[in-house]
Amino acid sequence: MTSEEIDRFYRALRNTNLATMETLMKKYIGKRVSPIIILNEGLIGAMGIIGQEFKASQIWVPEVLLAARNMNRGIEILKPELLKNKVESRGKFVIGTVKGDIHDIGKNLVTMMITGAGYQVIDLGADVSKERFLEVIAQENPGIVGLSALLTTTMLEMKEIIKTIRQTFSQPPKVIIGGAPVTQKFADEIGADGYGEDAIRAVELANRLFSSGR
Ligand code: B1M
Repeated sequence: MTSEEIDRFYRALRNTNLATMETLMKKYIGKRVSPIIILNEGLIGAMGIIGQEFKASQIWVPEVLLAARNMNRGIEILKPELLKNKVESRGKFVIGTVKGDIHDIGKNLVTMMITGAGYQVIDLGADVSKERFLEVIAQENPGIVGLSALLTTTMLEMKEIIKTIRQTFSQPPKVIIGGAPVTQKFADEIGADGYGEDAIRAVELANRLFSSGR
């Protein structure tokens, strides 16, 4: 997408009128632009600008909340396009944003793409405690657990969750992690089974881990 096009998405994220985002999404879907391009370059690209402005104190939490609301609406409209090639049941996948962290847009995208790839996803939401992960793993016996974190403070919680899962279960699920501050290096350091840079790579990773067995 050109910078003018990304700017259109940016303006839709900043607009208090939800209809601006709805119209823009329908226009791009109607033009048959790839839903992955609309997502990665349009929506996520524009949200990146919001993040930079927030960091530079040019905008504040209310504007970021507005952008999050508009982004969620955009994703909702895009969802049927992203899920067009849905395949059926591959295994169970438990996901959540870790404790202390309420960022859930990226986690919701991963949930959507993993669902679309045919997994039965159990989404625990955001601000999920270690105990809650353990409880659901015991109940559901998933093949993979996905942890999301957007804060440099909360990403440290991932290490503790992975350690406790491995101490608690004799056949532990694979654990994959992701989120803006997370890197492959960090994933290696804390012993995660994988790192997904974005939602698409999270699906590729899940497929690889499932086919390699538990
Ligand atoms: Co906050 N926030 N925020 N925020 N926020 C960031 C993360 C920040 C980088 C902004 C900045 O300063 N530039 C900064 C963190 C700094 C740091 O830790 N180093 C920050 C801060 C500081 C805060 C607060 C502390 C602000 C305050 O209160 N003073 C506060 C914390 C609240 C808390 O959680 N306890 C806060 C609050 C909020 C809002 C509530 C206003 C809102 C969240 C709304 C919501 O999620 N429902 C918000 C938002 C929207 C952002 C930014 C602007 C955008 C995040 C986002 O949704 N991106 C963000 C800046 C940024 O990231 N550039 C920022 C779009 C989304 C699609 O990307 O989540 O990265 P992302 O997900 C990607 C990949 O990371 C990956 O796939 C996704 C799709 O490609 N991925 C996975 C994610 N999870 C994965 C899991 C996987 C695999 C891949 O496997 C399991």
